[in-house]
Amino acid sequence: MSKLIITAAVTGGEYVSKAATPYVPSTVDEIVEEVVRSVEAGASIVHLHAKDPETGEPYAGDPNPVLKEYVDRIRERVDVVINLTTGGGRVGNPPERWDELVRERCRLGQEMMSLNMGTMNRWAEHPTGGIFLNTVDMIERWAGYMVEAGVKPEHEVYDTGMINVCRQLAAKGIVPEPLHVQFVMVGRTGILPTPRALLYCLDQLPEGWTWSVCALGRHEIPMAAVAMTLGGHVRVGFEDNIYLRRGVLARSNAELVKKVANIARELDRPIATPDDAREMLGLRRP
Ligand code: KMH
Ligand code: ZN
Repeated sequence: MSKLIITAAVTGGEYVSKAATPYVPSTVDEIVEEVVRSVEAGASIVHLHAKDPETGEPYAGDPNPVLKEYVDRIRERVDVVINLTTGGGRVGNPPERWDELVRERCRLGQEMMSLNMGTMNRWAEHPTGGIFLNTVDMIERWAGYMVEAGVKPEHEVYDTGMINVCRQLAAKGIVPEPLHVQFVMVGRTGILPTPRALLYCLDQLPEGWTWSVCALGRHEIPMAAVAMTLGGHVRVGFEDNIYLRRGVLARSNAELVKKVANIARELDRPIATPDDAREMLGLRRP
């Protein structure tokens, strides 16, 4: 089996603030230290959102300078593949600005970006309302910006039909194959976090594409174990889950990374370094 790529989504994304857990990093220093700890625990990719340094809420303004500072400060401290959000960064910015913000964000020095593969109902309360808007036009344009900038999209698939949208991006030649897909098993308004649902998704995936699983809340670690067993990659971290076990808050993202790294070792699945991940996903070097 291939080496295991562990992504740590360390910032809590747009749903996890200091009100949810005091351990979520929110200042630049805290985020950089959390990245370093997660890499030491086995993460080869970090996924980042811009945060309000006081509250840990999504940064309400232009997120790009904030993300640029994260990228530069992380590069000074540790070697890791950096994956920036595109689904986030909308709070405080009118929809007419999203396109320009994403276009600029493709050139902050990262290797990867998330690309959300369809419009859906949000699975939790969000300051921009109940609809997570990602039209096919937006997806195709934003994929084009990423490819043009030499950034690899990570295709976030929340429902089975979104796999077809990935196939269309490949068929139209907008994104070169093999694509890298992440099954975001949010339950509620999207795919249920079950082994059976994952097997169905894998049946739809073209040969040779790489894939990862990110499941929310208490499903994070069990579904990571299923993905690892099936040869996929995993994402863990405060963006998706804040508990180490039932009723026990993780004190750092690194504790969650360590937990999946331990499972991987028991399964004899070697853990990818950042350079391994670059090679396996066809990423440029920063
Ligand atoms: N928050 C995750 C469920 C993005 O940042 O663009 C999905 C995500 C998407 O990470
Ligand atoms: Zn995210």
